[in-house]
Formats: sequence, C-alpha cells, structure tokens
Amino acid sequence: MVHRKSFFTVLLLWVITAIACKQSLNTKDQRPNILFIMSDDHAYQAISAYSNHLIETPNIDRIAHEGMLFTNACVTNSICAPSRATILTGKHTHINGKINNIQPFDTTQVTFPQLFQQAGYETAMYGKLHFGNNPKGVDDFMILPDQGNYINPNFNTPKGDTTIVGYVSDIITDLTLNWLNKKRNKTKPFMMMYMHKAPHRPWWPSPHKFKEFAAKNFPEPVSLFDDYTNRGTAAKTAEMNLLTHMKYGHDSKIRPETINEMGEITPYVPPVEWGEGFYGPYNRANAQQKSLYDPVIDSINTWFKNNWMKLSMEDKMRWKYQRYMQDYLACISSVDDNVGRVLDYLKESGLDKNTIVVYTSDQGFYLGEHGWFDKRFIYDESFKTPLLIRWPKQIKPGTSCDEMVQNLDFAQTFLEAAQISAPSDMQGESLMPLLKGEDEKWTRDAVYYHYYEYPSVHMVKRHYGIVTKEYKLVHFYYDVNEWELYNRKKDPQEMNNVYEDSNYQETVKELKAKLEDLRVKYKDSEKLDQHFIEITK
Ligand code: SGN
Ligand code: CA
Repeated sequence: MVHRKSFFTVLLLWVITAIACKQSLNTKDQRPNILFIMSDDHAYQAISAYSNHLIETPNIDRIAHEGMLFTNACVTNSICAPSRATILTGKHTHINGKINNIQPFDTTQVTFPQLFQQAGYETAMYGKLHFGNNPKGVDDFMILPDQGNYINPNFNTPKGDTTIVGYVSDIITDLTLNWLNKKRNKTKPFMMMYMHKAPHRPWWPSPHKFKEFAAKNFPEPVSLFDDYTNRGTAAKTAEMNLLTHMKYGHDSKIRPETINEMGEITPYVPPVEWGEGFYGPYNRANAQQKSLYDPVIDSINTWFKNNWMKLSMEDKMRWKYQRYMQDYLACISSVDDNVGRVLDYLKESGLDKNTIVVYTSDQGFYLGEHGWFDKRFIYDESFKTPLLIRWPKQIKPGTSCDEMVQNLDFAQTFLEAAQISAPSDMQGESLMPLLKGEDEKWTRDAVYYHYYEYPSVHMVKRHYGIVTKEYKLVHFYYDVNEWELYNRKKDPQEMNNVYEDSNYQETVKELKAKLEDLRVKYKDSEKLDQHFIEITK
C-alpha cells in the first residue's frame, strides 16, 4: 500500500513536471527571436526593393519580398548616435538627451535590450554603436569604438579590446554568425543587434568591390546641380556639396602626392583637408591589403592628374558624383552579400520561421540629390530611412506600407512582439497593427522631427518640423528664423518652398497648430530648445 502510494506520487510528480516542461518549452517557442540589422548611412535610394536605378541588393530585398517594405519610414533626428539613442530608449532626442553625436549618452536610462534580458531573452550587440560607452542589457557585445575602422577594425568586448584583421562588414558578419551558431544560449530566444559601420564616410570598400565598382557609371539625380533657389538660408549655407565640400583625398581617393605634383587645383581645398584623411583606412591596411587597393587607386589618380584641370565645373561635379557613388555603392554591395550570409544561416538552421528580421539604417543619406552628400536635414533623402521587416508568422509576404512610422517606434514594436510590457514613458507606437495588416487600428497621421547639431561639421542649421503624407512644415531657428513648407505629393524633390504662397496659408495655419500639439504631446518646447543651445555653447 505504502509502495503503491509512493508510486502514484512519483507518477503524479512526473506528469506535473512533464506538463510544466512542455509549457515552458511552448512559451519559449512562442516568443520570436529578433534580428535587428542596421547599417550606417544607408540611403533607401540604394536598396533595389525601393528602386534599382543605382544598385541591385538582392539579399536585403529578400526581407521585403518575404515581408513588408515601409515607404514612409523616417527618423526623429537624422544623425547617427541620436538615432541610435532613440531606437534604444523609444524616446525623442530632447527626452533621452542624446541631441547630437557629441553629448554623452546617459546610460542610467532604460534601453529595450535591458527589458529583453530581464524577460529571459539572450541578447547581444555586434558592430557600430557610436555612444562612447558600452551597451547595457546585452549578454555579449563586440562594439567598434567611436566611428570604427573599415580595415582591421578594433572592437571593445566584455573581455577587453581586440583587433581583427580583415574588412569590417565581413568581420561583423562572421562574429554575428558565430554568436548565432555557437556562442549564444540556445535554450532562450534571442535579440541580436547586428550593426554595420558601412557605408559611412569615407566609403571605403573591400578591395574586390572597389575594383568592380570603380569601373561603373551611375545615373545622376535630377537635382545634382540644384542652386537652392526657392529654399531658405539653411539649404544655401550647408557644407555638404559634392563639388565644394567633398574632399579629394579622404573622399575621392586622390593621393596627396598627386595634388602636390599637379600644383594648383580647382576648386581649391587646403592640403590639410585631403592629406590627413586619405591615410585613414589606407594606413591601417597591411602590405598585402594595400597591394590590392593600389592598382585601383593608381588608375583613379592617373586619370585625375591627366584630366581634372581640363574639366568644366559641371564635369568636375559629375566626376565627384561618380567617384562617390562607386565607393558608396561598393560598400553597400558588401553589406548586401553579408546580409545574405546571415539570411542563409537563418534558413538553414530553421530559425527563420520564428525570427523577426528587421533591416534599417540610422538615417537616410543624400546621394547627390541637391548636390549633396551627408544627412541631417528634414528633407526626404535624410529624413526617411529604409525599413524592411520579415516575420513569417505575422506579416504577409511582399506587402508594403506607406504610413508615417519612425525609429521611435522600434522599441515598443519589439517589446510587444516579445510579449514584454513597454514602460509607459516610451514615446513611440508599436507597429504591430501595421505588421498584421490591421491598418484601421493605426491612427497616427503626422510625425515630429528635431535636429540640433549646429554649429558643427556640414553646418546644417537647427530645425524642427512636422511631416504628414502630404506636407512638411519646418522651422529653422537659432541664428535664423525661417519657415519652409513643402507639398510632398506635388513636389517630391522638395525644390519649392511654398510657405509664403497665398494658396497654402490655410495649410500653414493648420500645420502650425498641429506642430504645436506635437511639441506638447512629446514634451518639447522653446525652453528646451534654449537649454540645448546653452549646453552646447
Ligand atoms: C564624420 C564625417 C561626417 C559625418 C559625421 C557624422 N566626416 O565627422 O561627414 O557627417 O561623421 O556621421 S569624416 O571625416 O569622418 O568622414 S555620423 O553617421 O556619425 O552621424
Ligand atoms: Ca549614420
């Protein structure tokens, strides 16, 4: 009898344990993994899922073909570290305090990886962060210090610093694959942030892509020769013009020796501007790596020496544009190949079925539109950012969404997907209804933007604004007081500021009221504007 009793007790315990284990396995299985892929300065114009006039990116495109492409995704502040701070905190710049690349990131703030870690996820961050401090809430990290290096990059890791020989995009991918395949705790779902340095300036490709792309020719944007009429002071005074601000050495790969030999060149750029920069990534290369770059650099330099001074200003602009696109797109081609390696791994391992894959950039970028490179402005090419999301369990393949979504929304989206509750002071909105195709549940019709890094490199004036699908109203302040209004439907190139146009006065009035509402909603104010001016003096 006694034996019988204990037999039943053991059996009962076994059944309870088995049910509990099964439940915990089920719970684990139900929570999706998250693979967050972000590149640095990757313009949507250079992703073929958006447009293939410049490059084919078959691997990045797979995410959209098997998921959703966002055509109106944008950032809250178009610059690197502030965008990353917004993504991690789910808060606007003026709330999380990371207003520019220079102010330190306050690490006492809650970031979404911490919430994932606390909720039992295995978390990691590999690649570029650009905060000057290490990430919190990750079980593992390998972070490029500051901007990072293209060649033989250094990494900060929990175990100290290390240098890895090779090309940065390949290395970050190797490390990511190794973490996914070997390093992580496979009993837990994961949240991995895989963040490329490329295609950030100075657009330094891998040797074989450098050779391949230096032989290509790309179509010019219609506004390459923009003279900024019908725009305000900010566009006219920004220092990001291909002809006058792009550096011969640092950007176009002209050796200082070449310019010394040529004597005077036009437009003139002081030697310090090109001398120093050229040697950046190149100087990190070892002899074998240099020998792969040298033939291409030599042929660019020979052509420059023989032809530059004979070119008209227009042709100089065209040459600079081509050189820029050759290197920028070569960098993207490497990113795309590497994204393909990771997607292949997910498929082979079966992880693809329950992994949300996100591809985005920290902001957009000018690829010669308005004669520019760089970003910062609220104008579309830098304000918008690529966003492609694949989630087989929820997203219908091959869908697209034109709602005004922001990097501000990522944290709450990921948290909801992982059934983790989001702190109530996060300022975004979960994209879940859009991902599920329940668009009627999405009510936002306007977004708020605020850029601060001025005076600084590229000299883009401080501004804030409101953007709807139809209009963009912008206020440039600080050392000017100018408003601009663009009709996004009728003037997609944003060449014509209609703020003073009598036909738009009603629209201006409505948008100003709405902008003020957004400033109140997101807790931004003139007082804060002044505060940030004071602390950056
Ligand atoms: C560097 C670049 C700038 C770029 C900023 C910010 N110059 O200063 O062109 O705007 O970074 O970029 S370079 O000499 O380093 O090439 S960001 O992506 O980090 O915001
Ligand atoms: Ca960037």
